[in-house]
Amino acid sequence: MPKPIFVLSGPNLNLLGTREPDIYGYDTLSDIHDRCAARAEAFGLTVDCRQSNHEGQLIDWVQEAREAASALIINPAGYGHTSVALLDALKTLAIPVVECHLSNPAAREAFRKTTYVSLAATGIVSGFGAASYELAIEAAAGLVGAARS
Ligand code: CA2
Repeated sequence: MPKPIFVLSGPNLNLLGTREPDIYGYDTLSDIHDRCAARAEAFGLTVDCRQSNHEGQLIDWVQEAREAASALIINPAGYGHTSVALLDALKTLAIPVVECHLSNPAAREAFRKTTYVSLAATGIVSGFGAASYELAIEAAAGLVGAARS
């Protein structure tokens, strides 16, 4: 059995579905995690989905992914725009890294145009709402060589 794809979500994403649905949609993070699991299953893969509001916790999980994951999907949320430490952790990974955003940060405020995490990403999916996560699963599956069943 291949190692799971880690799906990490950063600060405030636990509030999805409750506020700002015009930007982030109506799906809860739990809904999104279910959709990720279903999409991964179609490729014979599994996911390990986690969310934290804490930078250090996210970094600990990135370090865990070095040995425990086949690929890593990360929506770093606000930390993507601020955290050199998260970038440094991601740069230690030898597995594919897919950066994922619900919205398209490049089309929003100027301070969202710089995303440190992008410097360590194999690729980026943004702007498709909850479907960004599913597209990220498809991208990660392709990168690890999984075939759709
Ligand atoms: O579009 C994305 O996925 C973002 O990563 C979301 C971040 C934002 O800082 C990035 O620029 C783009 C913000 C996440 C906030 O999540 C909320 C969820 C529900 C209600 C309010 C905020």
